[in-house]
Amino acid sequence: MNEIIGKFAREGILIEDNAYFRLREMDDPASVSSELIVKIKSNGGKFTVLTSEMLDEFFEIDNPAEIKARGPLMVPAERDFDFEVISDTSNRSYTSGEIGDMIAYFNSRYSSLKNLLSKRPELKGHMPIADLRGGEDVVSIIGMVNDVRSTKNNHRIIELEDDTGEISVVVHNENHKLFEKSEKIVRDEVVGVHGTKKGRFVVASEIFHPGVPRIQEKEMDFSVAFISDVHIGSQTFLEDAFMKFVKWINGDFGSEEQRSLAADVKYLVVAGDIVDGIGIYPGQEKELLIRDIHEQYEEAARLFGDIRSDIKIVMIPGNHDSSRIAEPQPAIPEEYAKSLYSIRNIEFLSNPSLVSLDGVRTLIYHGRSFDDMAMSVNGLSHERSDLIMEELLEKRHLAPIYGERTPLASEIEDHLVIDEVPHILHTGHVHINAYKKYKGVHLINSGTFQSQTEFQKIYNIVPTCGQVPVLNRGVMKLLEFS
Ligand code: D5M
Ligand code: FE
Ligand code: ZN
Repeated sequence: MNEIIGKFAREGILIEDNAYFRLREMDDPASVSSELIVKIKSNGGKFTVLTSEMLDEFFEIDNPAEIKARGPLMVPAERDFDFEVISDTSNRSYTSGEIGDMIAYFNSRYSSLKNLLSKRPELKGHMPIADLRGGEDVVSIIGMVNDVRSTKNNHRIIELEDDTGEISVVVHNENHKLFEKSEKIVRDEVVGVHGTKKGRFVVASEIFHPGVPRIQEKEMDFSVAFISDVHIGSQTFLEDAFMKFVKWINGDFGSEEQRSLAADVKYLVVAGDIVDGIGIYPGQEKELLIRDIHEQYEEAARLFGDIRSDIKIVMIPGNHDSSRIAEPQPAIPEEYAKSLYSIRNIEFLSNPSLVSLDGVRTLIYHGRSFDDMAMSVNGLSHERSDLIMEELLEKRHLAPIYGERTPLASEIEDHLVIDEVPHILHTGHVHINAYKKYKGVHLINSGTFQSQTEFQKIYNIVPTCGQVPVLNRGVMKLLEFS
């Protein structure tokens, strides 16, 4: 059982989802939990549920500034949008699919990530691999991972390459901390290494990722709702739940508190898999309710068209949508989705895209690469995409592994490099909600509106359906529609 939930359970206290998500993001959840338990017990309650409201109450007493910072919920009479597209690759796709492009692509990836790594003070004096002579006490290099494998004796070998040469880096398993770190290294990422040169090898003493600094959180005087993986057109699309969600966002559904939250929503971000598509996997026809891609988007237009027009909807494609499959995926093509395009408040962008929502930098990525990360790295799974997002932020790349399940276009420039650290990273694809605040960045996976498919049964993927994360002026809330 999860540590926080377990702590409360041992005291006979249940914990509501929203309260749990808020606790988990705090700096020191363990000690806050202990204080809360004492407080609940001192109120005489034998069996209690810890709700989000109780957390509000708790912090009002102990930290009135925090609650005040969130401000009152009011529906603004007229909305001013300060919406900006910082990076959209829809019209910047230059690949012709030639081998030369692939070399250019890897060069671009290497130089952008090397650039970020070179800024680390530890790697200031790094040297070209070809210049390593041996005899130096400590060497410092930056390279792309060509291969990573374990030896018979369970040490790890990382084959590193830069633009001058190649070298094998050894990580000894007696160096527990470093060995653990090396388990998360994947092919085609770019890392820095400190070590000593011994014959043909460099024995590593430290490994560096480009990394992320702790960022200053952005104040928000509005809320943002996040959804993904709607899968309209599939028999397993949960239309009733989706209609309830639309009613909620329009202010026609839910408790008083939920309705005022809806009124505060200014942006709705949709991170791909809007429709189920056709021919995505073998035998998909049997699970389709609508077997024509145009009609699927017609239906999407009908459903999204009901959302009140003073919300800006930002929409990117996923692997089920009708854009090209290779990432970066250009925006959903208008020719397939005419009616959807006639809805004035939808912005159609590429996957991935970086936007500014009234100053809040939001990086939106569908999440196809999570399949590769979950398969390649011990300890990463579809259930905890927040941990995958953490790893991708440190690697500063949305899809580091080339040539597995995630098709990547050989663009002249690598658009999946995370140049700028966002305030929010919003993803989908795994169909399982996740949330974590990491170094000040909100990592959000928005789950799905599709119940478990036959394919997901085989992989034992249990989706979280109709649960919508809403960032309420900086505080995460999870709403349920079923
Ligand atoms: O993905 C729905 C779910 O299925 C999501 O949890 C990822 C998983 N999935 C999809 N494709 C694969 C492959 N090729 N390997 C492993 N897991 C996968 P969706 O994009 O909605 O079909
Ligand atoms: Fe999906
Ligand atoms: Zn998907």
